[in-house]
Amino acid sequence: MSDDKKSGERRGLMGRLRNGLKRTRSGLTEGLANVFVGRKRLDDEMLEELETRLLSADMGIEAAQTVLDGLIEKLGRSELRDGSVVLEALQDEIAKVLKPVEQPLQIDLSRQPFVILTVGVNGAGKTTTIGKLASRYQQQGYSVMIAAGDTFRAAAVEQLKEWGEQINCPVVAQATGADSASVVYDAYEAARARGVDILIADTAGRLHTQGNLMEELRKIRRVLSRQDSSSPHETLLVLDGGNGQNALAQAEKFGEAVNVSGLAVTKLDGTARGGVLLALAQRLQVPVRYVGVGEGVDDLRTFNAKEFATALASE
Ligand SMILES: Nc1nc2c(ncn2[C@@H]2O[C@H](COP(=O)(O)OP(=O)(O)O)[C@@H](O)[C@H]2O)c(=O)[nH]1
Ligand SMILES: [Mg+2]
Repeated sequence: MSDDKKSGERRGLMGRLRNGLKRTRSGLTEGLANVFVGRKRLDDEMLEELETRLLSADMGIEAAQTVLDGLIEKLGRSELRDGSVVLEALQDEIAKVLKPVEQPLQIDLSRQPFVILTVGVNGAGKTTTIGKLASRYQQQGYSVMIAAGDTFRAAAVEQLKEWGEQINCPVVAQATGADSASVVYDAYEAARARGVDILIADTAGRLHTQGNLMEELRKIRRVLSRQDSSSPHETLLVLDGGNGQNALAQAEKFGEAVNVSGLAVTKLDGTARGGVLLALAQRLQVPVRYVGVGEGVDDLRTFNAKEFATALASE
């Protein structure tokens, strides 16, 4: 690919992220420049205005405080020429909070297959994220297989099969009500036999009780680890970014039950609460692998702290 085409594509993808984060961004920065007009330094009133905005983006008190402290340290004594100085500093401070969780998922090809187990509550975006991920890995040249481990709802298997057809990716499924761990086991065997690089397993987001759900997820992990003690190689928790601070509570629950190794935060396009990533970063310190900014196959981004911060806090 030519460099021109590459940078054009990059701009397109950045645009998608920027566009996706529109609602959070406008809450954070709309009219912010006016607040700074005629002031020479960061004063209490400005800090209060900023704090309100950070909290309405659902950053949570701790992360908002960290960002404000950073701003005070950076700008406190210097003279403010204009609002853009503040915006740039805000980007830097947001990126600083997010940087530790910028740890992209590395596919280890010595594991065959490399297994990604997705978990998360109903409606979080698991199935959609699996479709997007499978397509992305295929484009990168990996062979991919999907296991329809959400056997609780009839529609779940259908939805996954539709994705499989759309992106031309094999889906291993059984009837509704089948044992989820046995579906994943079958898929594992098939992937191994066919030399598939990556197996992505879907799971239920709700069973009769939460205890049942967590037990089922643990069982799937046990079955996988009997095949390859390092499997699953990634347990990806999918969280709906629109849930704001509730996403934190979900992450804590799943984290206690299964060993979550990475996060995908979805639906950032439909919410003004995109700041929740900072709360997640600061509280949980679990790597954020991907962010979802739409329903389409290309609306998934590898998480990058600086890029995210820039898309979040700019004009
Ligand atoms: N706008 C938007 N919608 C999404 C995104 N990810 C998933 N969805 C939608 O959210 C709904 C639930 O997603 P689904 O993948 O079925 O969730 P699951 O129950 O966790 O498997 C579907 O209508 C998806 O199209 C996203 O990043 N942005
Ligand atoms: Mg699903």
